[in-house]
Amino acid sequence: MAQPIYVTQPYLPPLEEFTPYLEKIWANKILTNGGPFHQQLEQALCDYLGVKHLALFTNATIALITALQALRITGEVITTPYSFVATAHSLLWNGIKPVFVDVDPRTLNLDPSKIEAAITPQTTAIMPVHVYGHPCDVEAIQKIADNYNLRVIYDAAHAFGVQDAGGSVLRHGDLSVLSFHATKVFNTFEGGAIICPDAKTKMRIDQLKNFGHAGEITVVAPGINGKMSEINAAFGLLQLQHIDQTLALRKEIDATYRELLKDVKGIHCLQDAGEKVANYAYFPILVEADYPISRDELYQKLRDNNIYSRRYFYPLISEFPMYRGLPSAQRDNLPVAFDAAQQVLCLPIYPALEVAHIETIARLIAQ
Ligand code: T4K
Repeated sequence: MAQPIYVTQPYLPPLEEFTPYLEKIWANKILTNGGPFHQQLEQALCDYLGVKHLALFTNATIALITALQALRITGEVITTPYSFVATAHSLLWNGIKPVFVDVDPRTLNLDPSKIEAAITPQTTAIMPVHVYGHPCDVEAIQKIADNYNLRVIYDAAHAFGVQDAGGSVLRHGDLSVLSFHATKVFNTFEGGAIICPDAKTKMRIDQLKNFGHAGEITVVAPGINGKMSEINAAFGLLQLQHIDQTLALRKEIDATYRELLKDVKGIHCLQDAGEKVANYAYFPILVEADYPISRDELYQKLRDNNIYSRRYFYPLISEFPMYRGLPSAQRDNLPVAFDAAQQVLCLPIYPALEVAHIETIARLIAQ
């Protein structure tokens, strides 16, 4: 491959389409602090995603930290080791102890059947992740949360636009957090959002992301600066006009990979989790024991051919130094997650990826 092919490449609309937005910002001189584009994008995303209330953020990590603050979560929170490190970091930033629970081998999402055994008197919440945009077993998780009076905050960083039979997956739990990072299906360069069910919670979140301000001279909480700027919000409005087209292209790439890899022994393409509308955010394969070379050898083989797949999520969060001393981080507590982290490889998937590239990647894997 002459040009490097990365695991993802952000979608960027034609530059000239962005100019009118910039002209507006230059004319009215409102750059941030909940300006007109910020307000428009919040409404446009509520409409597009089919959710009631959404607060924009500068990124998903600050949004996760703020979500925990909004619900005044303390003590211990049950979460997954099989995610990007930001999930558990948001707990440490709030002085909360993460308690890792293993994942379901089919979806690699938090396994609800293992949650109850990890609940202690200090447990206050569950933070599951819709990994790769595949929904968690939301009903089973909610049942446990109701039984034990726990809050549920979904890290939905990968789940933009995903729907189950009842509508947006973002409606589940107490709060959900989206990421609009450059590597996500919908990007605002950097960005994120908290989805919440009622206007009162949205008001608290809006205060928390603006230093705790509840008015010009009133501060009601030790808030942070998590506001999305006007330039990011304007870009989001433009991106929304292209989102259906980019999701359709991802769907085609997903189908092409599946077709080309279906008979390759030892390669398992992760299936959906039964969602009605998928977003094809990632294309994870598992390199199993009967594949001729190891996952890392395949990763290197692709690299040698200028193809940069990624081992999301290896190492597990629980393997990093700030987590590995926790009793719940031990390998024998997380056998499924540990195996998945040894086997997974995320192949390139993004709207501009050409069929010829997919064929080359599949051929290299099949050889
Ligand atoms: N929760 C979950 C479950 C998440 O996955 C994430 C983020 C978060 C929370 C936190 O969300 P944010 O606070 O970021 O909104 C990337 C992303 O930086 C990160 O956002 C993402 N998850 C994670 C899964 O992946 P890296 O370190 O792998 O990114 P990087 O820079 O190596 O990018 C991957 C490839 O993408 C590059 O090889 C080339 C391409 N790329 C990347 C960027 C940034 C581009 O072509 N253009 C770009 O601007 O973490």
